Amino acid sequence: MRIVVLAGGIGGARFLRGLKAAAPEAEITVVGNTGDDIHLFGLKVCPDLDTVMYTLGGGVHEEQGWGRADETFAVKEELAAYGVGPEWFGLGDRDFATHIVRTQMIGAGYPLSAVTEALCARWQPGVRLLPMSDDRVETHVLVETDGERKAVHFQEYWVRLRAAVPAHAVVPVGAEAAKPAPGVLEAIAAADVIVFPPSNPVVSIGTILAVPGIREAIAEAGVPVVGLSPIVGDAPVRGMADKVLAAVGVESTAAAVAAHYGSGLLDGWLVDTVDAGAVAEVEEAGIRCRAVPLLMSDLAAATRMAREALTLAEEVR
Ligand code: GDP
Ligand code: FO1
Ligand code: CA
Repeated sequence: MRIVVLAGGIGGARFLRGLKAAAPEAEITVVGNTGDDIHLFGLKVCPDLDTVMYTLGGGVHEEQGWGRADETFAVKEELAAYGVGPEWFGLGDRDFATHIVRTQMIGAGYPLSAVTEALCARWQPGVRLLPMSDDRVETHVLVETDGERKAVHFQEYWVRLRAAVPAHAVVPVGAEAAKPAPGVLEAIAAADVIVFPPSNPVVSIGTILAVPGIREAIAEAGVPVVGLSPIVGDAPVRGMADKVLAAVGVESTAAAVAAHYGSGLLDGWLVDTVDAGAVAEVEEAGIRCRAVPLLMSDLAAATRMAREALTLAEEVR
């Protein structure tokens, strides 16, 4: 079975660990969000690709969900001693090596997709990890501070401002001119199932869908497209997805997120058991819906969620 998953960082990566366990024989292709990417200290950092790679490769800081386990911060401290920032973004020493290798390869002319493959040769994530595009796409958020509106990089909004200022728009800058990375459209066309894991619907999956050709390829693949809600009990399980959903005019409910993707894209949707009351509304919108436990408290729970997603895919096939 060939499965394509559109993934952000933590939500996508933890679900993928479960999917690998639920379908050990499947060939899994992950289309990763690169809208969160940021250039710092001359280095290209790809937080969501790295979160998937480290999580599936066994190198992630488990509690934090991103970055490396057993990390140290000597380089960050030395940079701060020079007064060189930003200090609000914590790159660890081990993580720095990844960004150095990536930046060096890009400088030598390799596209991001080839660089990601090279990094994965070390981590062996057990999936084919593709960036959504080799072209630069950078999510910016139109925020309001002191009555002034300005666009800031997504990481500045998310990490420095903690999404605590009003956001009026989310713009994947460069997306309209970006091309899907090599292999992305081919994997979608060859898929037996396409899964939207419980990743951020706006700044993770929404950004991937903003690359021209990807949304169309999914709609035309003619195979089940099933998703899992990142919203449980009308709030994100972690993070501030409610803030970016509000910025694009979507309520923070499992049903509203399903409607945001729409029946033109989604065939099936899983909501948590606490949101069982939303099942009828989602089905009325033309999307098959089931209520099952959606908290990835451990690998076993994530595996059960992945099994439910594959079962739902068979139901809508
Ligand atoms: P990020 O790039 O690190 O923010 O990660 P993703 O975009 O892949 O996923 C973020 C989303 O995952 C958040 O909106 C969370 O609500 C959701 N999430 C995290 N853990 C869980 C969980 O255990 N269950 C569900 N249903 N959603 C989760
Ligand atoms: N998230 C934070 O909240 N603070 C950080 O200092 C931070 C550093 C960081 C470094 C590398 C990396 O791959 C991810 C990092 N993240 C950090 C997580 C990341 O910025 C966000 O959680 C996601 O991009 C949000 O989708
Ligand atoms: Ca992300």
